[in-house]
Amino acid sequence: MCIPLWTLVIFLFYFQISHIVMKLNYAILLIGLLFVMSPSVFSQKNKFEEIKIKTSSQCGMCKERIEEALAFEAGIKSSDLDLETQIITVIYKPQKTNPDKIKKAISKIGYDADDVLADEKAYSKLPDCCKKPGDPDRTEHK
Ligand SMILES: [Cu+2]
Repeated sequence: MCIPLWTLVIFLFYFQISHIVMKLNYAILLIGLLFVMSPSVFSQKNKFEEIKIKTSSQCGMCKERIEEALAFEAGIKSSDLDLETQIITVIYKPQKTNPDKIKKAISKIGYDADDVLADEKAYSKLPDCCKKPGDPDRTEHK
């Protein structure tokens, strides 16, 4: 009688442990699920969008000027101008701004943005080397 009783005790003991381990597994699974799900909830709230806009930028000064000015625009997270293609990639919050506003902002700095032409006043204040090719005011870089 002694041996079966011991096995029963051991069985119950292991059962208890496996029960706790199972509970722990569920807890870990739940925590894991929360971790997987929370970024998606989070990213939906702070979702960014990207837009590529063709500009009339000419040189490194233009790049700095545009990127710095856009950094102060509401809803724009970052921007990167590729001087070779003159295309600026803007990361923005669609809840706070939109492509039209971004193009207008670029225009106000003095540059064409896709079909939105540069604001004339801002353009006239640009250094001559930053003016569009074909503009009689333009001077080439030395
Ligand atoms: Cu320039």
